[in-house]
Amino acid sequence: MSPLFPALTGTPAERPALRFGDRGLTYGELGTAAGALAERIRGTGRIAVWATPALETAVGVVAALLAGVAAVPLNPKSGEKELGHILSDSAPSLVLAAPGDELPSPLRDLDRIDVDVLATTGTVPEDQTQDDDPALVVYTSGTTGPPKGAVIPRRAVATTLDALADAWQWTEDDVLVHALPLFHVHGLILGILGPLRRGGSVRHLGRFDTEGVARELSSGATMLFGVPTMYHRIAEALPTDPTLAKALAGARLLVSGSAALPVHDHERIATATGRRVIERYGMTETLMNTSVRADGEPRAGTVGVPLPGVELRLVEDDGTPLTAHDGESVGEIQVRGPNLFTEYLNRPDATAAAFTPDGWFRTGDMAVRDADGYVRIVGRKATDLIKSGGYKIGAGEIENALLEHPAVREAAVTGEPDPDLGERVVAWIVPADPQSPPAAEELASHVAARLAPHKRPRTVHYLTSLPRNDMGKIMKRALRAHD
Ligand code: MCA
Ligand code: AMP
Repeated sequence: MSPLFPALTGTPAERPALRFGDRGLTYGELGTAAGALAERIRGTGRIAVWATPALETAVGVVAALLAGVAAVPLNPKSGEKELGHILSDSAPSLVLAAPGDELPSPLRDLDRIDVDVLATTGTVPEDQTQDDDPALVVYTSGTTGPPKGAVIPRRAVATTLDALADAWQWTEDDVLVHALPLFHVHGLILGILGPLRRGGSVRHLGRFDTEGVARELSSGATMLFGVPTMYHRIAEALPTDPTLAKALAGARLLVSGSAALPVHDHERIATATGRRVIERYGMTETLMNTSVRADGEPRAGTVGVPLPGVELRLVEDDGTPLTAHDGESVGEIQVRGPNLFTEYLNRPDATAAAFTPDGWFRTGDMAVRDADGYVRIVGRKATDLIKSGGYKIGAGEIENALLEHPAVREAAVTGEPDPDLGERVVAWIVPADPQSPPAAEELASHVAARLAPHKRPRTVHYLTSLPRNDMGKIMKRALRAHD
């Protein structure tokens, strides 16, 4: 196919491409470093990338894409169980990491290449890939069981980024700032590969804080990407931070995604800055589906209209498509288009279940459509999926982890509303010994160490039994009555 990053050869070499803190690379330097690494890894199987928020991750992923090798970005805070699962499922041939990064035990058995961002000998290879070749395998939680690896083809990356360029008038003149993790679609594909495909640049903050956002937007950055938790923290800071308000007011585009941005935060930001945040809606499996357009009406509470090339419909429970765009009829969002993933790795059952016979992907998100086509997400089919800080977390995987703790006899996990995180992971447990229940911090650390810190329960409730129906199934709605 045509190259994913034409700017690596077609842009003046001295133009800035990437910046992480005080380290950065121009297009010329990126082409050389990624080209050198691509030469070393060409022809290997899938490769894992230790996806710290650092220059090496960006160079490693670009190199994999140049070499036509699928990259599997790993959350560097993954616990042993999660990491073990991802490694055995994706079977990478080697791992890319930054020099000096210490890798946990399951990764030490793999061949390792340290990413040299200052390599001076490489050249950008000619693209010999096909549209359907896998670009990335990104792990995403389901309601039960361990995370599934969504295989994302090169075509999906190219088309989604070009559709966003159209919707957002995103050009090589844009300078993006963000602090998103680099092991998910939002931070990696949109936040790193997006600017590189355009020939523009990105400045990554390493970790999110409002000072960093204000600093970068006041010194040349034009766009901000974030999850709602980040915009919530911005909204909280604005009344006492005129520098931040001025910086946001000067931005070309403020984009939120990965979860719903509450209307209250939309309004607070608009009041303090005169700028409206626009929302886009996507999923690991589909990349981006809809967005409020830069030239459209930025209506709070909606995720805008389908992106070019994306077919979107709402269907009733029995699969009948809804024809009314009345802002009231609720249906499941189904999508079709070149933006879709190919399959869940090693999971033909899950892949088959995710699609209708005629190729529509079932998102599980419930929505209405306004008369002018704007989509409003109103909920989710599965109550066992939790969105916390923009991370998708399956209740089942946390329940399993909790049940592996010797002091837990029964466990249920729910997502409860949280002003900062959107939803908070809440555990409801029946201790093995009611006289000495495990401490909440102990259970949080247990889950953080096995899965990932963002999956840890933030609140733990102790019960003598879990409410169950006649079939023995836990009635999660009844749990809240115990709160
Ligand atoms: C706390 N920590 C712990 C424990 N407690 N570590 C181990 N054991 C414990 N018991 C540590 C954490 O590791 C972390 O370390 C620090 O404490 C704070 O963690 P946490 O409380 O989880 O962070 P936060 O401040 O609440 O984070 C908020 C956040 C984050 C920055 C907004 O949630 C975030 O980055 N979200 C982005 C999610 C995202 O990108 N989603 C995209 C997927 P340390 O201090 O070292 O960090 S969705 C997607 O891709 C689709 C396609 C889409 O539509 O976008
Ligand atoms: P993930 O599977 O982690 O990629 O998360 C995808 C899910 O995030 C979607 O299925 C939606 O439920 C949710 N999501 C993403 N963007 C938005 C948005 N702008 N508004 C509401 N929900 C969103």
